[in-house]
Amino acid sequence: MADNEQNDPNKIDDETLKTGEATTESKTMQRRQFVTRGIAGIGAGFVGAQLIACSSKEEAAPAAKATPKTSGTKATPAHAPAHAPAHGSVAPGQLDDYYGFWSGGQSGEVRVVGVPSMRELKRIPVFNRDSASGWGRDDYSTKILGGTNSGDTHHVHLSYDGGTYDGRYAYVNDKASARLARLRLDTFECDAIVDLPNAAGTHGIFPQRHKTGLVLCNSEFRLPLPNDGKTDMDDPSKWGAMHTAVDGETMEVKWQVMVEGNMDLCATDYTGLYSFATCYNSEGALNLEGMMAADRDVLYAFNLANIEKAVAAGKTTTVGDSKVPVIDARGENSEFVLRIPVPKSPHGVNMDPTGKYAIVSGKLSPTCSVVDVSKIAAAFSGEIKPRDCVVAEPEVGLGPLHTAFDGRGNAYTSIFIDSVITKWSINKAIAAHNGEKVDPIIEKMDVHYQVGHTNASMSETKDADGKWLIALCKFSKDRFLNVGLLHPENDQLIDISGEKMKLTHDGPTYPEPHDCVIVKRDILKPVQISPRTGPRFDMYEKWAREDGVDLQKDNVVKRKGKNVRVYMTSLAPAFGMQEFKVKAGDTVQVIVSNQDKVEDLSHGFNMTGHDVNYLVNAQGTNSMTFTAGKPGVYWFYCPWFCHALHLEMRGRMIVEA
Ligand code: K7E
Ligand code: CUA
Repeated sequence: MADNEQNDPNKIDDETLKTGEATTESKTMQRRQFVTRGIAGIGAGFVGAQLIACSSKEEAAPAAKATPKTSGTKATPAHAPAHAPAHGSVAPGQLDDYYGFWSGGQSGEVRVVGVPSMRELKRIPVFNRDSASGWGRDDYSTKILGGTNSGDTHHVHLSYDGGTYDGRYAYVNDKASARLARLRLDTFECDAIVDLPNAAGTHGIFPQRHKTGLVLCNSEFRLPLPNDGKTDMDDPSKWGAMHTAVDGETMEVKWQVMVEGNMDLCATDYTGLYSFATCYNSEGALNLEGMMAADRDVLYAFNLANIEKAVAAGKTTTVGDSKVPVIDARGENSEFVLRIPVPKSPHGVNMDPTGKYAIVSGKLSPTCSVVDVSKIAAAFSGEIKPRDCVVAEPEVGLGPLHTAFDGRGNAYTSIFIDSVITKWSINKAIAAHNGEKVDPIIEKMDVHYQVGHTNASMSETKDADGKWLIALCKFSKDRFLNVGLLHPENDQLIDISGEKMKLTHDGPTYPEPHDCVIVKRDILKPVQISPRTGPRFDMYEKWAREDGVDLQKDNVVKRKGKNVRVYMTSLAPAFGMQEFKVKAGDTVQVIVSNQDKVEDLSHGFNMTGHDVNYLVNAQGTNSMTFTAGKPGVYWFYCPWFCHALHLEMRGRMIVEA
């Protein structure tokens, strides 16, 4: 093979010709069930009425659909500001100031969006199968995905050091199959997926913030524990849910704490002492009426130090087949978990950047509960009541879901039913709670339409910088061209740097982002060439050692019985092998190593007629296992536009009888 550096002319071809064709073949789609039909008349009157208003009345009256919803309070008209960079003001060729990491919902992926341009830069397949990259289809990722074909990502959070992002990893949940995945942020690729035992509906997750430590994961669905078909099948009052701790470095499941209620969203404090989980079903009900029955549910506060002490001392049990240590903390408050009563079917819990307050958004209560973290120790020791940790409860609007922060003492809560973002002052809310005559509400801004999560630039760190806020709206209602049955959702970007919130961008988005984090760009240091480290490369290097092959140099066929490994290099515009022979029915692995060292000079491997397609990045190695089909000639080709002679980059598999 020629020296790699001789490929430099290819770079021109690469830039000229590359089509950027990578799109994700996303699969399962199901509309979010938040807008529950038939909810009217069941408890919580205003909620029932409002949900029906949005789900049926407006659909039945199309003329009214385009009318923006107004909240009735000081709503800010949406307009693009002259001074702040709006969409498009990040000029072609200019870079965004922030990376946004969006969960992809039912697509099972994570998306990377430039903020403030809102340009979608990448889709990172995680729990989904992706025919462009081969993720979920190649030999490494099929192993880590197991037999699961779908995922439902809600929450992406980055690893921390000292209260801010360290730029190393992102973690993301799979609600569908109770899994946690990690992405490495040097390569923007998934490098690990772990199954959480005894868990169902893994929803809220949050890493510890004082260092890269534990990642806490909430089970939203209660189960008989163990869920073995024998235990407590008919007695849901005994079911529970697991708060699971995964080691963010090793991705091992360290321990689980069992509680009686369900757990929805998750947060950690800034010191490593506590993790939190909202519970909307403290009733332990199995149906909607039951789950909405109580006027207060709880915020679980987990005492991580006490839990780790008990785990280290072996004061634990196990559940079912799992070897993971479990603490059963169902029932009463204990040294492990405290139940802080909050109204009513709460959803989000977010720590403010000072680390002083956890803000719990009330969902079926029009309030946010401000929990003073410094009081929790006294509540654990019994000096004060758990409820005394709540130091304010401002009314923010109907259907508060999530809260973000600007680092200047203000909170921004997404209000689903009112379709607004409410900006409020945490200190004023506390003052009002103490009887002072102050209005904590600063501004309500209409968003379009029915906002779920909101988040702000660096909001989940001590470095919240108050520049940009995103409203992830669940519906786009007439905002974009009609594309048939399933509409895009609407991500709205809001400039929060000034006195007033200013809408600067609407962006359609494929279902269904739930949450995102917005990260200063200089925190990340992505590589351009595959570093050839990590479990994927460990696997290939092991294979190559077994077969006495140099991955980077050799073009050779290794056969063991019916198992054939074809080691092949690629260097634009040719594979290292023009032709190889196998027998019909052989199990074939074509292991392609890309010798190119030019950034973004990706090749790939497509074996025609065999459902085989994968990506091989610069200096990367990839492969996929398939069964050689009927005798005949099969062309393989490079599917990524890599060179002026890219179409010629192909060869033949000869399948003999
Ligand atoms: Cu509110 Cu899954 Cu965070 Cu959806 S969750 S919005
Ligand atoms: Cu290599 Cu196209």
